[in-house]
Amino acid sequence: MDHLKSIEYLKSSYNKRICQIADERKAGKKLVGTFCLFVPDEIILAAGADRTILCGGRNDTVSIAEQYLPRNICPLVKSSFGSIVNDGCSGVRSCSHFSMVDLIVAENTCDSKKKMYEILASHVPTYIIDLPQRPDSPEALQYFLQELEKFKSRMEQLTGNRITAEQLKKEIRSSNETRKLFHKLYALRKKDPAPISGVDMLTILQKQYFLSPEELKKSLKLLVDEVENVRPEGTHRPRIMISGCPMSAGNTKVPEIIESKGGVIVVEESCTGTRSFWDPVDESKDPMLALAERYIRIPCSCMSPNERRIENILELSRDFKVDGVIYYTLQFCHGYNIEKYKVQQALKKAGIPMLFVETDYSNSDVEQIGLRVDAFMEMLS
Ligand code: BJ8
Repeated sequence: MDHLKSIEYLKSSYNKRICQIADERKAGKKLVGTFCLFVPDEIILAAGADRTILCGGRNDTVSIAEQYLPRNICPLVKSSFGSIVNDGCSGVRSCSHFSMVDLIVAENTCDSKKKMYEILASHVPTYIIDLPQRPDSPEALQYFLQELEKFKSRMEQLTGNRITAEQLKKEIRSSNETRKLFHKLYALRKKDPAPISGVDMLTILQKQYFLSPEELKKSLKLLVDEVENVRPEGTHRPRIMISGCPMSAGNTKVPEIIESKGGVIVVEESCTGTRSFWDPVDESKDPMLALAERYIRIPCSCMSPNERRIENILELSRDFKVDGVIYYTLQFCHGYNIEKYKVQQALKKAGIPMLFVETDYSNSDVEQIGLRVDAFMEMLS
């Protein structure tokens, strides 16, 4: 697969972005940290604040978190918490985006996150958006809308800026432009052979909530231009969909194994994937209502029932002509682990093979996963 210059640029964007955030904060701009797709960026940006993602994908901060949290919870929760409370060797919180946030905006989704946020609040100011978990009821939408209104007020209080409908509409338009660019990129991934690897794609998916919205759009445009001109050599390789838990920055283990064993990831049904950009916000409606309607529809496994996720998986499998699905979960993520059964049944009915991989952030299972993925690829070839 061709070497993509825009991906190399993205890989080296960390320090530049950290300096940008530090300069903004010196000038009085507030930085908000988030963990989850259910928190609408549009409201944060309309208040004149910046935002960054706090989800951890690194293994080295897990042991720090285990001084506070049980060992047997999801590594994403532990890694994120460990990164935030990390004191570093100098006794002060390390100089990274984790240490610069003025307010954490969290959300009530899975139990591990909910309870972790309660402890986190004694380290960093934390605001929680409550999330109704039966998304299709009319009461749920009204409740979520009220929660977003309260969140809007909290952002106004943080920044001292009033959030106008015009400002919200502007941010909605801008986010929809980003979503369209992602759609363009994903449309190119429908080609066979695929013009971009899943590992490269993960780089941009992981950076999407870390880069500034302008920088993200610029990078996506460059990437679309570059990928449009890629003329992939070689023949068909097994086309894989990854479906399940998100893969936060620092965690690329399973995609690397899949692509080293001859497969190519062509689509991700994940929060580091289609769930992050698939649906636009309706620009013709009242902006707060449109945001509530769009965000409550995210098919996270914390929602019940969550048939929309199964429908999406089947639709994406067809659209991207996948040969097989790798159902990826993090250890102790009960929602995605349990939902595997229904996904497996639906894929079986559709005649699409599935491999289940449950893992953590350590490298102890790399060899074992490699053997299983190898056998799966052989079966698909
Ligand atoms: S919208 S997937 S980003 S909650 S992996 S911490 S669910 S135990 S990250 Fe998520 Fe929002 Fe849902 Fe997406 Fe819990 Fe599972 Fe861990 Fe998870």
